[in-house]
Amino acid sequence: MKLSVLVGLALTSVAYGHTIFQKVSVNGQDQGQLKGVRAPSSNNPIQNINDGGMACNNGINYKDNNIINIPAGARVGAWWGHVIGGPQGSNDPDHPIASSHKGPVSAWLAKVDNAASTGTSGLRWFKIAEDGLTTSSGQWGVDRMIQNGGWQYFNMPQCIAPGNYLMRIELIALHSAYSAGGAQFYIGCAQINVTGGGSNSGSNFVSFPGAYQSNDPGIVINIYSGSTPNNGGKAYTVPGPRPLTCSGSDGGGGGGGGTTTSAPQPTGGGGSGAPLYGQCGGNGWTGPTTCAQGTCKATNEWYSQCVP
Ligand SMILES: [Cu+2]
Repeated sequence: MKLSVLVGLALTSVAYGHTIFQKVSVNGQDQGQLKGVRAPSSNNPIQNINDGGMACNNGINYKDNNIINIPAGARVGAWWGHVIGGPQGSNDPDHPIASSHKGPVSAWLAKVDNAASTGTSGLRWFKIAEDGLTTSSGQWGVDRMIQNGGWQYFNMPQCIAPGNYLMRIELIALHSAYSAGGAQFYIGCAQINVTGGGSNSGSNFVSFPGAYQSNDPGIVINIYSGSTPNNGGKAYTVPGPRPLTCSGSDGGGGGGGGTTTSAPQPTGGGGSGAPLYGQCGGNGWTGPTTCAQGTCKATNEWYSQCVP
């Protein structure tokens, strides 16, 4: 009885809990609303994995010519809001996204000649970060994004070669993913220029559309155990390849980019500890807890950062 009421409520609220990626931060600095991003005005998800919009979404109403500089190794934030601008009305419970929309978040790059003018078809994408399910707590990447006020955080790998890229930000909502076509893909792209860094222009390339299979166990999945959306306490594999990790010889280590899966290597020359703006703590963090430069300051329970 009670369960059917809950399920009914969940289903009716689904259509209104959507989200849009609409700005970027670099080492804690907000780059500005709709600056250097390609955003739609509609917050509707894509549900057909063969849709051309799987690259950078459809109906792009907001696009400028800004290209955001991101130093390799930087802490990057991608901000999600329920509608363009953020909340819809006051006390919007579905901002940045309805809490029912559990699932993974990820970040991808594709090398381009000019990030402001490039098209989005035919690009070779590689994943730089993903945040799926923490089985011990039942927390999803989406939950951490909501706790961070809409910010999805990840590291730009230290070894990424300088130059222009499109940066693809993806959130998959799995609340209705128990049947094929039920998963909701929220996607947006940013126009970036990576500075510094190494010589790695990616590996394990995929295309969008094309990267995902309709029967991928990370896409067709019942995440509920009873009414608890914890995947029954089982591990969850984020769709697509694993994120790029920097080898020890290529860029000096400094974070493979995975928020939950990869810990930075100690830097070769600078002693131990996380680099400036690197992560130095937070729930689930297994990397360094001291700073090679700066001091370790907690941003929230999930993330501490070395700051000057
Ligand atoms: Cu929704």
